[in-house]
Amino acid sequence: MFNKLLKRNTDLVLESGDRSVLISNEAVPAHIAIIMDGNGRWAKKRSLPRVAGHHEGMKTVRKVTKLANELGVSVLTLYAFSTENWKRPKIEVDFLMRLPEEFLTTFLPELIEENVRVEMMGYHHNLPLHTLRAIKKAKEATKDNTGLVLNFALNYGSRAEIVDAVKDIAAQVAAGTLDVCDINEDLISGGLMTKDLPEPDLLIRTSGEVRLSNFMLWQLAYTEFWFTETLWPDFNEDSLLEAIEIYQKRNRRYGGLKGDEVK
Ligand code: V07
Repeated sequence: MFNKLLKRNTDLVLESGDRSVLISNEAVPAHIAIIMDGNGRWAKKRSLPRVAGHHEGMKTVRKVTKLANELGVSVLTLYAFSTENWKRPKIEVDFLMRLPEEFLTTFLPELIEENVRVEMMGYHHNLPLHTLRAIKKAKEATKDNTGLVLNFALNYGSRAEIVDAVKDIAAQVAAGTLDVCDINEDLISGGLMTKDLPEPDLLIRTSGEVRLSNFMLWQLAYTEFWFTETLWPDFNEDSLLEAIEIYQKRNRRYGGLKGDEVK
């Protein structure tokens, strides 16, 4: 019977057992966004350098990607590097900028095998060529995949993104190709880096920080938030299942209401 329920979202039989099965039988969030925080603290607790925490955090990215894909999540957006992160010590920034290559060298074959599509949102300027090349290769190799969209936010900042969208609209008005009366929410949404993605249904932030830190400010207007004390390197399959279960419980509470009333 469980296998039958599972068919609704995936035709894989999940090893994580009943919990995943029950989750799959309800609305799984189509888009999950995660602020992956606590890598430095994880390392400090073990008297390791901060970069050891970042490196360990990559393993969590892999675990969470695999499970999200199996559960039938459509988009997983991961905040890997913000426009503010350039203020960190150069040695740490240089290390971080090697992680996309290392991640993709190790896991690209697996992502291809699992039908995952790699995407990136963020500013290309300032990013080293070696980082951009690795990402370009992964995007090309997975562009026809139809499973989970694994969207890395890299050199991303939400206010800058909104400013750019507004500038573009202002330029159209100045050129006389757009009437001020025709400026609406859809026009702004269409000018953001997420224009081809659904808005996140669930935002997760790890490590006990309860802030948005300039992440998807416009897109998170109606998103459910879940914060956990767990540090990102300690976050695992059970943590993701817990977040989704809580999301589903909240959704169930709104069961009798129409979408508009929830908003
Ligand atoms: C980074 C590991 C995860 C915890 C958060 C900070 C450190 C994966 C990537 C990545 C990015 C783009 C891409 C493929 C992989 C990554 C950075 C940091 C900068 F196409 N993890 N990870 N990028 N961390």
